[in-house]
Amino acid sequence: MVNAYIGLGSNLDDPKKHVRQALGELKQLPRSQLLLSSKLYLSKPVGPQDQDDFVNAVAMVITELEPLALLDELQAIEQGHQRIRERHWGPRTLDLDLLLFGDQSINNSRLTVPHVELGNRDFVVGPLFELCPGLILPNGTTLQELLQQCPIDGLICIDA
Ligand code: A4P
Ligand code: MG
Repeated sequence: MVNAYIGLGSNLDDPKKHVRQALGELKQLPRSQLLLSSKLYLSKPVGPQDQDDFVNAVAMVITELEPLALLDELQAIEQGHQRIRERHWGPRTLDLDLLLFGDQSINNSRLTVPHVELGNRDFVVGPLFELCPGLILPNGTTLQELLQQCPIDGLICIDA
């Protein structure tokens, strides 16, 4: 069993609804168990600015799935939310990113883990810190260090 962290994001068509529903769907992942989920956060869009703010959260599952099998499951959930890929970093009903997969570093054509932007995004580092403040990344960086370096730009917890 491996601990995997998943980032959830939405900024279209009732984003809170998509994120909450996706958290429910993560409970149904095969050969996995959803152990923790963060509160919901409102965040400024990273990338194109002509789009609405995002609702973000992070979940932690333990899983027997291989990383690419887990990615397949996450992409199937995205498809169930009528996710349309129009623009890179553009608006979406649901985005599920595999942030961390145990202490593994993965680099192949479909998957880069840890997620390349993890340390630059307050909407990832903030909820991750809520779930697991003592987390250490595969390269030895602590989450505490990432939090200190990450620019926080108007992140608001919306379901305290
Ligand atoms: N892929 C590679 N590594 C991963 C990974 N660790 N997790 C590949 C998930 N997918 C990964 O993703 C494109 C391809 O990345 C996938 O087919 C997969 O094989 P995508 O979701 O289709 O495209 P995308 O999301 O537009 O691109 P990308 O680079 O994944 O963007 P991000 O990093 O997901 O960023 N601002 C706020 N405030 N909140 C957000 O949640 N999200 C984004 C999207 C931009 N701005 C945001 C937010
Ligand atoms: Mg993505």
